[in-house]
Amino acid sequence: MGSPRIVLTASNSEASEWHHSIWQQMMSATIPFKYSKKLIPPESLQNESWPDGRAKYVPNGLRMVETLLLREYDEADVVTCYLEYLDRFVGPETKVVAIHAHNPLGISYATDVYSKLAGQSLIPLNAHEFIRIVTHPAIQKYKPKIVVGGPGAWQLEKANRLDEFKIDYLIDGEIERVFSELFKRIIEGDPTLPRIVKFSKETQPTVEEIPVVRHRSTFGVVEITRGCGRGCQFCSPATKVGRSFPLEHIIASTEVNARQGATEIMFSSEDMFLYEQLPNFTPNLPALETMFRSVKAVPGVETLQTSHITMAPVVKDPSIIERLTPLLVPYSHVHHPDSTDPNKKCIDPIIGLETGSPRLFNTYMKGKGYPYKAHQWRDVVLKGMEILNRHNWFPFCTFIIGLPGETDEDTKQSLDLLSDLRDAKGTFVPTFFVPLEDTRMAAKKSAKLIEMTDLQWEFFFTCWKYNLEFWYGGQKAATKFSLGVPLYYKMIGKKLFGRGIKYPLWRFAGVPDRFMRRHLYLDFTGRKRNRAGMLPFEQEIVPGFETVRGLNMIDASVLHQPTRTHGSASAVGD
Ligand code: B12
Ligand code: SF4
Repeated sequence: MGSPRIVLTASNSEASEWHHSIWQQMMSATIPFKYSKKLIPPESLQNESWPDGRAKYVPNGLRMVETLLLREYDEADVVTCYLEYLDRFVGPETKVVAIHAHNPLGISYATDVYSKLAGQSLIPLNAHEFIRIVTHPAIQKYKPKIVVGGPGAWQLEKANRLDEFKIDYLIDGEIERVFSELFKRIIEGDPTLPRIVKFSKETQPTVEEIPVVRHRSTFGVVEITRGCGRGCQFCSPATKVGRSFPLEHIIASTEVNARQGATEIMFSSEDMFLYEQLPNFTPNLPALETMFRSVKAVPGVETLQTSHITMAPVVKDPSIIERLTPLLVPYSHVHHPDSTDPNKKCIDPIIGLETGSPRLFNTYMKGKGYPYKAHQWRDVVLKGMEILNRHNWFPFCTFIIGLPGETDEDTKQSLDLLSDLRDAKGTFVPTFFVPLEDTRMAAKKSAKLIEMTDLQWEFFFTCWKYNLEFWYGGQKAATKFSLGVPLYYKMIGKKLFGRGIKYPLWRFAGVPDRFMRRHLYLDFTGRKRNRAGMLPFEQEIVPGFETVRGLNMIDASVLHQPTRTHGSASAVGD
């Protein structure tokens, strides 16, 4: 039997679903390859294959490509495998090797910046794994066309590495509608096809055009919505048409995953509360309840994992959290000692908090807080967090450092918010601004480590101090770093980033604040983290209140209501 015409693959770090850990995935985009063996268990990169060498699970986007190909080609012609089996499948008849890229160089939100903390020339594990694919001996020997696609494909263009990696085609955007024609041209080597093909809003498929995947995805990812509509300027899904998948589609995708061994389903969405939403971004609670119940009822499904949510709907109607909790928390695989659930379970949806500065919020992301206004964002976050925590939702919160035009005043406001969140149960991950392709900020400059201010360093390391305390307990965890941190500062940190990181690093390493209060903005002297959680947030946050007073209103044109579309993609993105 000859080699398959098309081989699909993804890097081991992006395909891994080791311990259902999204942490491990995110770490692989951040940790320098050089030290990765010490920090990431090597077995987490050993993904499982079927006896014939095909991959058991790969990222959902690649499964979609496979599904579209299987409409036109036979299973014998389309093989999805990991790096370990490339030499078994790539051969003389192979015309195309297609690679999925979620965050191939670690540039999304500058996740790779973390690897640079240990030296400017270090690359994250993800990049190393990606390079292993494109330089694989079988690919070099048989020279199939290399096609790269997926949400992070843009990074290879931005970093100008298409020639170095001998990438023939880079495909950026949703491809369901255009796929058939596109792949035909790739396989036939159509000389008129540009090397970089970008698909915009006009070619985004309706949900009817999106098939149910044929094989299992990493983490058992099942799409419930696509696109957002809140219009944040730095975000790529903001530019996508908002769509909800029909329940039958969701169940069918779940069944495929469960039949092929997935015991957990991860709901893929920019914001779970957009599923079948009602006007004005109002969550459709009955639809959400039915959907979660139906997915859990699919035979083989044991646990459920949330992806992204937004905070404003939580505050507007806290009963959503109350009612969804029994459908999600008992079925989570995540445990935490601070959970009040009888089995110490909790869920960790991802929430972009981004900033504590109302000015930056108003400039770049005012739709995120709708129906609340930018100056209410701090209160929305605190009240939302208190509600979530009370129901054992311990979110994974991201912040963006270095948004264009960020001043010391803005950073202080972010630090104030962080200080208010001292007792919150959750994870706080600072990321660095990167202008993503196809966003309204594409032409802006990235944040740079060497330009970080002392206050930004304080923000960065205070987040990580919180995380250490939350996940590993207070002083015990800090002691782990008490020797390493001064060494790091002396040998690497000071040389690379100057003295500004010194006191923030000391705080991270557990040095009491009373020795550093003159050097840092926040002062935690005598303020231990209260493991019981945040105090109830008393203030009522009334949508529209400011309108009455004629204060800063949201410009409705920044919002693009994604309607429920069982078919017609009538909603608009940006
Ligand atoms: C599930 C998910 C995760 C999961 C699982 C990832 C995995 N490995 O499977 C977790 C939580 C681990 C994760 C982590 C991260 N993620 Co993520 N993730 C998602 C999410 C919610 C769904 C992905 C999905 O399945 N989509 C549905 C599929 C069908 O879409 P797709 O993958 O884009 O595929 C389509 C096309 O891209 C194309 N395509 C895909 N592959 C290929 C391959 C070829 C050859 C071709 C031709 C085409 C093609 O065809 C598909 C059909 O149109 C998306 C948001 C979203 N709605 O897409 C964010 C998203 C992709 N993630 C994002 C980011 C930034 C990250 C992190 C960097 C976050 C962080 N700060 O650490 C990490 C990186 C992880 C890593 N290993 O490096 C961003 C990417 C932004 C960007 N444009 O670069 C998104 C868009 C979220 C957001 N709102 O910003 N993620
Ligand atoms: S709320 Fe903003 S950041 Fe989040 S997906 Fe929507 S547009 Fe993007």
